[in-house]
Amino acid sequence: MGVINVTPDSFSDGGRYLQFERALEHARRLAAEGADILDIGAESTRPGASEVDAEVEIARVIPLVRALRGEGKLISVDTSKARVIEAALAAGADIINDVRSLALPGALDAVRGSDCGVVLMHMQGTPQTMQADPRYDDVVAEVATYLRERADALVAAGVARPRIALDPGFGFGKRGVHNRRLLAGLGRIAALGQPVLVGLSRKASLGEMTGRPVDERMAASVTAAVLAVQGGARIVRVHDVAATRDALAVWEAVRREAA
Ligand code: 7PJ
Repeated sequence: MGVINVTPDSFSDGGRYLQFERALEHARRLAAEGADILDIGAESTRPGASEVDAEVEIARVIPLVRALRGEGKLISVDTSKARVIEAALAAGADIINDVRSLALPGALDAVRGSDCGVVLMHMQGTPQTMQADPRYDDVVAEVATYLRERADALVAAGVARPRIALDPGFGFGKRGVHNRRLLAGLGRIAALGQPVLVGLSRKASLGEMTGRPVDERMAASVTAAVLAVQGGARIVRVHDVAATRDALAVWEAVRREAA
C-alpha cells in the first residue's frame, strides 16, 4: 500500500489544481513502482495535528479517487468521517482505512451498505493527545483485544468478516517500547485470523532506533516492512514502494527455498 498525502504544502498555497496534479503524479509513480493499493489521505493524523473539515477533505480526496479508479489498482481512502466515507465510496474507492476504526458518528453505517474493504486501527487517545503519556500493562494483548472486539462489532453490524483488516496502529498512542513490542508480537495480532496491515514507514519510532530525521529513514522503513511481513502482516503501508518491493522480493525468494 503506497501512501499519498494530499495536504497543502507549507511553503506556498500551491492552488488546489497544482496540489491535485502533484498528488496524481505521485500516485501514478507509486503504482508504477508496484503498489497494489493506493492510500489517499487528506487529514493529518500526526501527533498534535489539527482536524480538517469534511468538505475540505472531500475536495482534496475525491478528485484523486475519480482520476485513479480504473487504473488497475485498489484505491483506499484514509478517513474517519461519515461524509467523506460516503463520498469516497460513491466515487469508487475500494477500501476505507480508518485510524479511528469507524467509531465516529455515522462511519460504520456509511460502510454497511457497500462491499468495500475496511481497515480498523488501534489508537490510544486522540491524535491531539495520544503521545502525551501512553500506558499499557501488556500492549500486544490490549491491542489484540481491542481489534478483536472492534471486528466482532462490525460483523454484528453486518460487515462480512473477510472485508476487515486489522492494524495495531504504530505510533498512535504508543511509546518506542510499545511499538517495538507490537512489531515483535505481531504474530499474536495475525492469530486473530484477519489480514494485518502495518504502517511504520518513516515513523518516529524508527527515528528513535536509528537517530535519523524523517527524510533519512528509508532503510529503517524497509527493514521494518520486511519484519512486519515476516511477522504475519499481509499489507504494509509505505512511502518507498520500489525499495520495499525489492526487499520483499528477496525475502520471498529465500523463504521459498526454506519451505
Ligand atoms: C497509519 C495510517 C497507520 C493505517 C497513518 C503516518 C501517519 N493508516 N495512517 N495505519 N498512519 N491504517 O503515516 O505517519 O499506521 S498517518
